[in-house]
Amino acid sequence: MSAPRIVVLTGAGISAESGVATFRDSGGLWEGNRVEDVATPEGFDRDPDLVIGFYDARRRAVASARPNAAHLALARLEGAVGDRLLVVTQNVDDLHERAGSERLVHMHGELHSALCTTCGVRRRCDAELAGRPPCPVCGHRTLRPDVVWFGEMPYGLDRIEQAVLACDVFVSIGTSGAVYPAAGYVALAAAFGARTVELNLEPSDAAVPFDDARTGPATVLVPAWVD
Ligand code: BJW
Repeated sequence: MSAPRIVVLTGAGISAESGVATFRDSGGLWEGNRVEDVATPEGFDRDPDLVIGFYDARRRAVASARPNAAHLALARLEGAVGDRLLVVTQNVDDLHERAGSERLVHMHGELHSALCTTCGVRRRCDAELAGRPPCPVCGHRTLRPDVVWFGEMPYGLDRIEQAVLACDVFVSIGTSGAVYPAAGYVALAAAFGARTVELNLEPSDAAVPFDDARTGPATVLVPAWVD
């Protein structure tokens, strides 16, 4: 019998124990920053320096973080089931890939990528954007963080939706279920017959109940679920 097809959706909670701030928890990123100012295209147009500073600081925080036991467990799972697994992350950090995951979609973009607002090219960018480096393709100083803000289209939606419709097991890890379209995937997976599992510090705002909801820290719950 072949292994089940699994989609794992991750959110900020999986990186919390690596020391990376979440958004909506107490002390999270939305406590000290207004969403409209730092996570919308309009906010960027109003004050690009503020937004670039916000993302450069997060890039520095992630550089000193390390993948934790939950990221490592998902990489082990990929080693065991190969292309039967797709990890869909809402996170812009690179802790999944540093743990060894390769079948991975960053639906909300990546901190280590820049997007040129003039020519539209997306490129890996290890430099901070505060110095306004020119675009390597068109030469304009119009690079922005390659992340998906409210009102923008997330990345990889076709691939994600195909995988969600076809999966046997859908697992949501460390996400509040507050942001769409990611928050809608559990309902879609359930409607197409998947078993749904939630691994989260506390019950989320999920649109539909999970078949199996376990509460606790990701570094405990995820290895226990995988192994
Ligand atoms: C632990 C833990 C531990 C802690 N162990 N757990 C339908 C209905 C209503 C509105 C909309 C809708 N469709 C679209 C919208 C509008 C909007 C939206 O969702 N608004 C809501 C506020 C309602 N969505 C959009 O605009 C999206 N685009 C879009 O829809 O395009 C059009 C479209 C049309 C048709 C089809 C498809 C698309 C874009 C959303 C972009 C979100 N961007 C951000 C910023 C990205 C860059 C950055 O990182 O700065 O993405 S916002 C922010 O929220 C970030 C995150 O990825 C996202 C989700 O947050 P996450 O990961 O869930 O974190 P938290 O903090 O909320 O939760 C952490 C959880 O972990 C908690 O539950 C803790 O308990 C838990 N936890 N420690 C385990 N140790």
